[in-house]
Amino acid sequence: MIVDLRSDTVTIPTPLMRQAMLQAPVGDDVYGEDSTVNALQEHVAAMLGFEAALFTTSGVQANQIAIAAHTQRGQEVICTEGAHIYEYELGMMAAFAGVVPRFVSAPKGVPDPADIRRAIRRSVHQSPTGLIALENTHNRAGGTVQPLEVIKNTRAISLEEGIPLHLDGARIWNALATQNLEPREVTQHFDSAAVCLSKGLGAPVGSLVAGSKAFIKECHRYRKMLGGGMRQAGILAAAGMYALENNRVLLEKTHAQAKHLAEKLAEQGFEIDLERVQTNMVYINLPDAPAKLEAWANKGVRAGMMAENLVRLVTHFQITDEMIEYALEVIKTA
Ligand code: TLP
Repeated sequence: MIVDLRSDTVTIPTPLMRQAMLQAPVGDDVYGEDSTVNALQEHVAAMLGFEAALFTTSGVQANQIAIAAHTQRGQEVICTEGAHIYEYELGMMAAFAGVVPRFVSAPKGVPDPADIRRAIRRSVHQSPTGLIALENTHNRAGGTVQPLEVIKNTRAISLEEGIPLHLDGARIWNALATQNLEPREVTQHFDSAAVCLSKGLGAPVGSLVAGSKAFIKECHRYRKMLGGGMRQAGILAAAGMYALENNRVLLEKTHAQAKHLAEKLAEQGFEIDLERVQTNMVYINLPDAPAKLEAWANKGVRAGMMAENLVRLVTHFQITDEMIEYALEVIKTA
């Protein structure tokens, strides 16, 4: 049995999703003529409560064009320690937008808004703050959910200081499933949001960045610079639309599976902070991780390495309860 728990990006498009892709009307999206892409962009913009949205090839592309569109070269971006926009986006904020990160501590992925206020630069000797970014769910912290109160308090600071606020909402769907909130109840507090269709929801490709009309116009230019101008992209947008409409309801079960996996592994003595297991991820501090991962992989259980001796298991809708039990058995015995 193969149990791929490296990420929720490893899902294979289902026959019904492929059917939707097959039937999608398409056109050249660089000319704005792909009606399926246009429909997805309008749907997501409305869903998140923004004027407009733009389909992108990936979450990294959505985040990085948003950063470029919000900032000027030489500015700082305030983000949480371990934020994906820096930790896993290959220095692109510096390479592309010409900005540098400034981290605030974020125990369990959640920052103290007072620290964000303190991190804002005010001196003529320092690089000005161009953007504040939050991540929800927070990947590196364990797939943790941002409390609405923290988001609202960060928004108050962003408005008072006149600094835009961006959401890396690659897994906002997981946060919403946990908090039982409508998307716009979270996204209304941001100037822009990046959301992914290829994590957890099962689309093969695709993310969107949403914001004001003027902001999305700028994003168009940056997407093209990054080679993200796609042509008959409607076949991908159709998969994304299918994923949004059909697969959000599947997330809750994946959260229960992660919780079960974490509890059982903790009982076996694995070092796991159970308070962080709020959605579909389980992070384990594991001495000698590479050797152990190899032993698991030899029995078909695949886990991800996120840093030295930091292992991640991620559940998704193509993982069955039997697979979870098999993984537990392998991890226990290997
Ligand atoms: N994260 C991937 C890896 O890059 C670590 C994963 O398997 O979790 N924001 C967040 C919070 C993410 O977790 C990811 C993907 C992205 C952005 C980037 O999305 P893609 O991979 O579509 O560029």
